[in-house]
Amino acid sequence: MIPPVDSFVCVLLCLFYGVSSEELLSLNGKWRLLNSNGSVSLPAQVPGCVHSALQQQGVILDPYFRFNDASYRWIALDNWTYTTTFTVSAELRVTQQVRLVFDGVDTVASVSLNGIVVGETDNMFRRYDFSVRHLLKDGDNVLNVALLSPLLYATERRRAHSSYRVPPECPPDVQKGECHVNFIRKEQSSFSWDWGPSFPTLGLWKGVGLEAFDALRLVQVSSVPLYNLSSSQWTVRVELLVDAVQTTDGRVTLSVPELDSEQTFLTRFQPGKNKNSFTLLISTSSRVKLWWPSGHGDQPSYHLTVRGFQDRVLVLSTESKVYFRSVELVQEPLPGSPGLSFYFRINGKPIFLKGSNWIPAHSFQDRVTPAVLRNLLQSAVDVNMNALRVWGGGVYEQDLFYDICDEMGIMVWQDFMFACAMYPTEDDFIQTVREEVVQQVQRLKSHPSVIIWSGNNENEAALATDWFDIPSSQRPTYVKDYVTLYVNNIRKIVQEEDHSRPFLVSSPTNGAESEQEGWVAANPYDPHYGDTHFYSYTLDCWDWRTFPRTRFASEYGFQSWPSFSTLQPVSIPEDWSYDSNFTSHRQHHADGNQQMLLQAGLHFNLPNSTDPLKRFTDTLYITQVMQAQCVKAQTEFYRRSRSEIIEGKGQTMGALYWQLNDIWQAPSWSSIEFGGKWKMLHYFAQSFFAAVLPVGFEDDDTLLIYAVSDLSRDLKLRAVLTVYSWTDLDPVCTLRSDLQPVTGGSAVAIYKQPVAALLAGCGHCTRLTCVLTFRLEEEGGSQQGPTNHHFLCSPRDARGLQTPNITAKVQEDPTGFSVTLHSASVAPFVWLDVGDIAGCFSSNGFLMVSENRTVSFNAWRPTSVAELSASLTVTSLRDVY
Ligand code: BMA
Repeated sequence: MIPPVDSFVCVLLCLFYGVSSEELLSLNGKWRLLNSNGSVSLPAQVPGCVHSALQQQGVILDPYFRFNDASYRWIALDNWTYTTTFTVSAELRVTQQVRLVFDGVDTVASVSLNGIVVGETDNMFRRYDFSVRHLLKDGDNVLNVALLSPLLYATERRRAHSSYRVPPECPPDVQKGECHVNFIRKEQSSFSWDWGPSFPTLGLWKGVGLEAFDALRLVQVSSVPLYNLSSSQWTVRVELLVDAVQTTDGRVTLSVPELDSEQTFLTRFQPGKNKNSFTLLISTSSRVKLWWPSGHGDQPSYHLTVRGFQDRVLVLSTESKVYFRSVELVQEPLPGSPGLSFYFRINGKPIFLKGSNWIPAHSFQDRVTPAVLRNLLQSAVDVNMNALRVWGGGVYEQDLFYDICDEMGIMVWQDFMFACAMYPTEDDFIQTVREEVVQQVQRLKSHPSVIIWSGNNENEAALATDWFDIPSSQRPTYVKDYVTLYVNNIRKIVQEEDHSRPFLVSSPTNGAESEQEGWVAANPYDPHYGDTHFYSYTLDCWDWRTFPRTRFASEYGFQSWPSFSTLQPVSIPEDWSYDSNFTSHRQHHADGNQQMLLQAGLHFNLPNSTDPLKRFTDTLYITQVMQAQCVKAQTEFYRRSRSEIIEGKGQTMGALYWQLNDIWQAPSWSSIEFGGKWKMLHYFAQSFFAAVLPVGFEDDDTLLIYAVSDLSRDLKLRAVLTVYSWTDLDPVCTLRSDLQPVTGGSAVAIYKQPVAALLAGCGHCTRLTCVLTFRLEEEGGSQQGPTNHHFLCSPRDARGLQTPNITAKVQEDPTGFSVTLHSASVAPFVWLDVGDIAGCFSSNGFLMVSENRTVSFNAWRPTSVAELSASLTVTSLRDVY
């Protein structure tokens, strides 16, 4: 990684100056950018991309505004050249070796220095370096990076691959995207996706610099702790990727001072780039404090120092963090059931993965700032998530992403960047992928947060269930390509590079069973094995019977629209209706807008205000209500299925809904809008991912309540049910079950009663007139987990639902802002919205069953009572009918 400095920096050991030195010259900063015919010429920031440069110079407007994705298609059809001029010191020129290093080039480029081509690039996920000492001169040096249009390159590669097609050739029309993205090693969603625009970027998306050295330079260091169960012994495998000028014998000292562990190794650095590996024995293994996923313990780290000596002279020195944890993916026969288990054991403890799927946070990666990353990841842990899957159609995230996940205890399921497609296997494609995989595994394997590698997104399923109408006679060709790429290359490299974590070839997959079936299972969605992805937009999401009782749900979800305050800056008044051109342009999933209304219409009255703007904003609201309720139902089903096996299915140990974040302002499956605002679903996640959770559902008109616990300790809990009439804030009746043991890490049925009997014992309630809330209590009455609720009928059919006339008062005290609501009646899905004032409420979208309720507002930027009061709107279900 090139540090962001603009002058020479002696990074190594100026004390030993003259014996061994290494200098970095950052070439980040202002470059010039030119299109192919010279008609566009402008300054451009590096790291950055062409679109960002054009916008910064006012050549284009906000690419996210209205239909600009279509208007700016020309940008990626052109070729662009980045140029910079720099001088180098005499000292740098006399060093033994000078490398020109690119941390990331997007994507296909020819690099030349002082008019001489020094190398080519074809993969945005690789770091490149070129030897340039012989080309440097006194005075100005001119560096050019000539980027080819990614669209023309992909099309050309497709043409060259004439023997058979590699589908899908193009995305569906509704995505308004570009073709043949699978022929270029670039963010696959940058040619459009079902939640994202087509912005095929070009640029120098990571740092550029010169690295000059006399003896050696450290390219990459990794440290991977390994635990030996039989000897209870921790070791740390440290690998140094060293670029040496000549064969050099030396010594390397590794130490973890806090654990009194230090060892010195004799080694030989070979010329060129080579890996030197060492294993440090932790002498005080019993003292090691383990890294735990969020909610299961802390995330302590230790310092690892690495020093390399050559003839007593320090030639390299680096320090990094090391975290100790073990991970196993358990796939074992289940007594009396077909199939295999599928769950993660961290430090020997089975852990239920709760979270979501991560997509690129912006089309232009140069705009994914540390603040954006931190805010999104904080929002994930704030709602009790402990895991995210970095989905294979985006990018391997920047180092900071994984650093934050390490610190916060977020487990990362890391896909390799292949998604929803077949891929070519020409030699040069395989070679560039091999280098990509080696580099990414070396870069990321020190992170305890990364708990699994997975070869691709949905490509096993695409092949198995024939998404692309491949004639059966040709199938063997595609299966062969699949095995070549993911098994014989990627899997093999990962297994050589990383012994510390599991590898799956795809997601979803049947895991060990897929392997048995030649890597492409007949049905990779089989709930008896591995993980599943499941989407149904037409079936009633309130009916848990429609969900697969899977071992592990790595994708499932429903779309919703973002809030008006998120759409407003990229639209104009004529766009603000559910059937405007804008509304359909932003929807990239076929029939998506209709599906949302159909699903919402199963249980809610659809907005029908005569005021067009109110009707639009009410519709946005109802899609969020629908999404929150659907994903809640499905997630609660998975969580309550952790301890049960029914007809061979169950023991679910993961629920990662699709998707956490958004790439732009559009309808999608996300729970967080572009810009960071939480949708109703995200607030719901805080409850449905709580460590202790009551789950209520009906089976044949019998109400069951499960207590789900992710705690390590055992509890004794009872269910407390409160029944309310829609017309009255005073409860109609309260029921209590007996106390029951709930062991740590289990889901237990603790209440069971036919709904008719329940209602008969409770005033004049019927399914249509009443609603119930329930919570879990310990013996002395203390509540464990959130209060949940169960609708006895669709709110559409509820009798007596009143307009609650909610009033709100914003206040500020030393702890922050709060909003106190006053309601005249029971109000479902009460939604507080403060427009574009960034922040989150302590609770939102709730069922209000009391006259007063106070929630706090955590402001992410300075604001005031006056500003909040002026922006605040409160909506509940009855308001949109
Ligand atoms: C899944 C993902 C994505 C997609 C999502 C919603 O299958 O892997 O490809 O965005 O579905 O359709």
